[in-house]
Amino acid sequence: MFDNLSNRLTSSLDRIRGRAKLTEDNIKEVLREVRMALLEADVALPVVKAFIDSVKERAVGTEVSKSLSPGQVFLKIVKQELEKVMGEANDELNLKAKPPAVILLAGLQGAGKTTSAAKLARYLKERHKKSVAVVSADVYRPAAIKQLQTLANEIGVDFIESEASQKPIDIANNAIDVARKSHKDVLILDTAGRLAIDDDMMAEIKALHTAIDPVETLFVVDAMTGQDAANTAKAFGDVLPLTGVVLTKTDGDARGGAALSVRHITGKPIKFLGVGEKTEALEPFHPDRLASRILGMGDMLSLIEEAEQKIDKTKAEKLAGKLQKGKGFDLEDFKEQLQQMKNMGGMGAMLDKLPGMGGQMANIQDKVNDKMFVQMEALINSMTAQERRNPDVINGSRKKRISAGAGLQIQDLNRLLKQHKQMQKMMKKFSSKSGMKKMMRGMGSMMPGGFPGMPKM
Ligand SMILES: Nc1nc2c(ncn2[C@@H]2O[C@H](COP(=O)(O)OP(=O)(O)O)[C@@H](O)[C@H]2O)c(=O)[nH]1
Ligand SMILES: [Mg+2]
Repeated sequence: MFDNLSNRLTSSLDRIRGRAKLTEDNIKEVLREVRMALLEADVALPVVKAFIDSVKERAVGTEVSKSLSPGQVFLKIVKQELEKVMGEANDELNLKAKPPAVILLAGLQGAGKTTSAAKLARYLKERHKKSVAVVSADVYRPAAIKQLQTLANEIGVDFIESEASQKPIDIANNAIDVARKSHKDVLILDTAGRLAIDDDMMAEIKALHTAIDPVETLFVVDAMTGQDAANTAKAFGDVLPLTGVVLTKTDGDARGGAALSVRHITGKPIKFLGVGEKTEALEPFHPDRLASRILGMGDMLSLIEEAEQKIDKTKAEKLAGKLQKGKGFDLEDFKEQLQQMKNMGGMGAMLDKLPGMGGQMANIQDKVNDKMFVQMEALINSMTAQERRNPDVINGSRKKRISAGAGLQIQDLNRLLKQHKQMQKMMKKFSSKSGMKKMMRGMGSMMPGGFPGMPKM
């Protein structure tokens, strides 16, 4: 996400990072480049102007001249201003209402409303332990109701029936009734979109809004439309009291213009990012973490939160217990670790959040692709239980058998064994006091040559 913007910004800021002294001249030069980078990322012009002005004001002022390392301070200013333009802190959903708390989703056709309805339902169910129901008021395309039903079944939340022949308001009122009677905490209402914001659509959604008075009215908008995303959200927000924005398809958006423009243009917070097609691909929007990611400083916090969510705690504790008893980290454990990483969306998703990865994604992805995991697993599967517990017994003839069994070469197996040894060493240190830092460093050392560009932590 935001790869282009991140590359452009880090390369212009790199030159100033090390400067011992900042002058009007070199600030001007780097600001011109930052401005270009933002415009290329399709950030709306008023946002670019406001951003550059405040960075300039702070940078040429006392803040920098008093500092020991002006380059670093400049970077910090850029980061803080990036955060500010995106809204400073995460804005959570407000669900404080008499249950069911109703969330109304609106947006253009294809923006991702139905998908986001399911994603939100899953998010609230899994992370906030809410009981959730969903309903579709998209009466123009019967397939749309079915689409939501399929997704609801998939994630195991209640789907409240509706018919294309009903009026959206009736659907909504009935759904609130059903949700209340079945003691749901939250009801998510999916609506119909249009190709463009027109009077019909606004009239319909306004009537719906008035009738049900939702606690959250979220505008769902496609990040790939760049600054237009901010403009449509504004047009919509001028008519309805929006409480926030869900920015979808950020996984396909290398530019980032929408994420940077929406807050400033609409005055409304982005609350969530859609980061993929699957129902799990939803992230709360954290301006501070995103700024850090854009500037190539990584997003360790999100990575840790994700790890907490997705790593199987009982397995992790079992492993920790085993290591504490002085037992080794064997290939069976190694396989387990590979599976856990796969659960976290594979290497690509994790690399995206590591510090210093911005510019280097393309070439690493070739090297550390998820195919590698599959191969590693195949090799371990091809071993006997004894070999997994005690890899030292793996001699030449065993190597031949194992690699042939996995349909791979002996050097693939040698690499796996070496990576396992490194991981084992790391696990020894890790077993005394657990810590994400150590673990991350360990995963780096697993990869051939470590993670290029990753700073020593
Ligand atoms: N890659 C990606 N695709 C998405 C995301 N959100 C939605 N989509 C896709 O966008 C298309 C339209 O989504 P849908 O929810 O039907 O849009 P709606 O018309 O607003 O209800 C579908 O193919 C979705 O899979 C996202 O965050 N990332
Ligand atoms: Mg839909």
